[in-house]
Amino acid sequence: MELSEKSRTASGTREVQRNFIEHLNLTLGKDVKNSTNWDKFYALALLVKDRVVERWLRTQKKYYSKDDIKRVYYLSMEFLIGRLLYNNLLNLKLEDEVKKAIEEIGLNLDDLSELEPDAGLGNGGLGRLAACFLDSIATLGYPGYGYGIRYEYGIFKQVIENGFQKELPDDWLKNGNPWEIERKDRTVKVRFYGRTESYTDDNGNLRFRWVDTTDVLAVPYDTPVIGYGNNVANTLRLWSAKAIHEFDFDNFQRGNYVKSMEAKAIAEAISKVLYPNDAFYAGRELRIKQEYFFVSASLQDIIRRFKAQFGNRFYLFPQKNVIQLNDTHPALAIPELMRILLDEEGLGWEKAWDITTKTFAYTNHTVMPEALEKWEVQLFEKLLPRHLEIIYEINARFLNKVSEMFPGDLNKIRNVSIFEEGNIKQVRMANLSVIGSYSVNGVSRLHTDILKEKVFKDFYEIWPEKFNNKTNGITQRRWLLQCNPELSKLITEAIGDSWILDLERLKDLENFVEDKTFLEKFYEIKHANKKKLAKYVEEHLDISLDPYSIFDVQIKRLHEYKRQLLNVMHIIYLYNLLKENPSLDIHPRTFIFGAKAAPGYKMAKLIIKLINSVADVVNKDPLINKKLKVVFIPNYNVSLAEKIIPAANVSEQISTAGKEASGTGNMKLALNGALTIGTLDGANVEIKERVGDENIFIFGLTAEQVYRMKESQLYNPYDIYNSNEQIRKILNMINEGYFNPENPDLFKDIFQSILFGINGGQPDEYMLLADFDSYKNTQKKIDALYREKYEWNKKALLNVARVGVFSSDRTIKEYAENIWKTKTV
Ligand code: DL6
Repeated sequence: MELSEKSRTASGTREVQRNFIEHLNLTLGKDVKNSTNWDKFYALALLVKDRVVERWLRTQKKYYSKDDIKRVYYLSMEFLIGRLLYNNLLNLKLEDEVKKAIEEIGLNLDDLSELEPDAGLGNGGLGRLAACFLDSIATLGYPGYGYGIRYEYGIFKQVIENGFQKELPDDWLKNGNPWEIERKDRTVKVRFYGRTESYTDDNGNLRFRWVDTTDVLAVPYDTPVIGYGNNVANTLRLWSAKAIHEFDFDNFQRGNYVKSMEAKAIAEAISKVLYPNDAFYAGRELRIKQEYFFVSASLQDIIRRFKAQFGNRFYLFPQKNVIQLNDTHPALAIPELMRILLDEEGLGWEKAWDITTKTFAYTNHTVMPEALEKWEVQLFEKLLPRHLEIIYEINARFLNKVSEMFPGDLNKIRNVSIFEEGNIKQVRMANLSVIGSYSVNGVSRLHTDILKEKVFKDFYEIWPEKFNNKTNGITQRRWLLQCNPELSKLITEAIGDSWILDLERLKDLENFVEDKTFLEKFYEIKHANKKKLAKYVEEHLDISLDPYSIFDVQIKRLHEYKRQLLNVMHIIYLYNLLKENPSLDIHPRTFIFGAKAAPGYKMAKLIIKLINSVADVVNKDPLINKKLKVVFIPNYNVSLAEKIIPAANVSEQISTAGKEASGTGNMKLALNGALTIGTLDGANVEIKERVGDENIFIFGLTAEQVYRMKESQLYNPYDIYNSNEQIRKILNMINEGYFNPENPDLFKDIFQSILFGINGGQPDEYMLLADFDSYKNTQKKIDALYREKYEWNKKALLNVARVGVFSSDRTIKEYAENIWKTKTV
């Protein structure tokens, strides 16, 4: 039986109202009078979900009815989804209808939407990219599935106490999650530990099996991912860990109640919490357990789905499936697929390897050495003994081929081996990923070049054809249509709404760059967005902002390579200028920061404290605070980004060249009419090409220059400190406690790390002093240009008009056409 017209998914104001009341009454057991705002949000989300699920069932049925489709599986430890209410309403094109319906019964959509917790199942760029990709895959109509972990606690909640970051748990599920559907029937078992043994099968072949394992259940929760206006709904399947037994019965019967529950707690810890490290890998046993847990569950699911359609015809597997590895975190999928094909499906090595290497594709997201995953062989041996054997075999066969290709080149062998020898022998997940995949891609042109020329140079010589670039993108549905409704309206009135599905159509806005009325409206919208953000800051932080000041924004994870410290040094520089000459003519500026630091990353946390200390001094000084304000907005997350980005005038993209793989905030900010000040790093390079040199502020060393200076060991920050008075003054102020007189030694480590290096690091590892003058001079140009309102707005509009290529729709089409070889259904 099909859902009827009168079902809970019919359209029309009355129907929506009826469904809302039905959910409030019948699903939640509340009447309108005694329901809380949360109940109302929940009922609203459920009525939207009804409409999502209807499309989901239809889409999935269609996929199952077809034999000639190739499914895309996106395996990612992180999906930084954010809120879904508005997103789903927009993609269903139901926003107006639902808004009207609930307004008639006295409710406000914005207010209810603010109650939704962010689904913060990711750290930053990598996780948000995965979320944008899901949106584009569904919107373009590709048969795609996201697989990940349903963390009970997402990225920690950041609070600032006395200027310091404190982390609180993010219990986003505590009141329930209206969007997910538990699929107990698809629960699978995941195994750990144990040992391997060999045996001879019925055909006399030597085989291996993994026995005496400790097992955990993986329970899937599905969140439908709805495409924009096309009735497609794909699946994001997140796994939750569940113990096989509630109690250990022996202990329970002996009265050891606590002990009897230990195993359960250990098992369920696997999906408890997201590791909060961005671009840093800590080597913890629980983390590798998480990785294997979701990879194994996902592969079992993928194979079950394949077998339901194609039985044991595994030679068809790569034609029907592609598995994209979002960084190396899911790389265990490679030996796991091998294990399943060899040990469970009885295939021979050659066949299994052929299938495996035609199925996987790997995306690299970082060149930072500390972010490259390596696992101790000993840990592997204990946790995944069969996988270690398989990896040894993969490596041995591969190295044989390399020796044939490059006889006697021991250096090459050492570099490409999956194993890193040394005191502690380790498994290099990046090498495993490259060897086991048919495609390896970077996420911006510069980044891909660095992969080919440096990080994976030896692999590139072996397999040049494997390497390709897929410059990142962002979904305009969330990062313009949803977060900036007024600008979206203006654009649509001017050029029509085709940009929602084809962002390059924004080019038509170029016709308006000379149109003063249009530019005035464009300016007014930015101004209104700034006022809105100022209101938020006033309400939450009790800091008043001048919406006529330049809103200069740096929002991203806190990491030394992203150089928030360079931004702070410039603020101190301006502060010093104003102290010397309070009537100095600078345009008022508000520096806005949003950044979480990994809880164990001391220097990053110290920089947060420094930002807040500088903010205190600057904001309280009546001689300064009319011209400068500094705000650190706590708990930067997707929802805050949606508020900050539409209000930005300046986008800070100032990483040390060669370090930021791509960046995606740079794209979001430019799309919303902010001008970029940035280095030639990551996707900034391509943004510059698109918007034109005159519409972006580029400064600093190039990646090549950074590289050469490091190689030649010619860089000496101490010389700069000695010769540059302004820099010396800034660093001395930091060092001597100017911004923190009650504890003057607090920031000494920052000074030390720049001039001398700390904890074994190089002095000024991220070349702040090398780039400072160039940065400061470029900032001065921004100051000058902003005063020319017309010129500024023209450039800002040209940015909007020219960044259409950075839509994740374009990125996904490139993946689909060049890597996945899949078609829309
Ligand atoms: O590709 C998405 C995003 C890039 O835009 C950032 O430049 C990059 O830093 C980030 N990488 C990570 C690193 N995690 N690991 N591994 O988040 O990816």
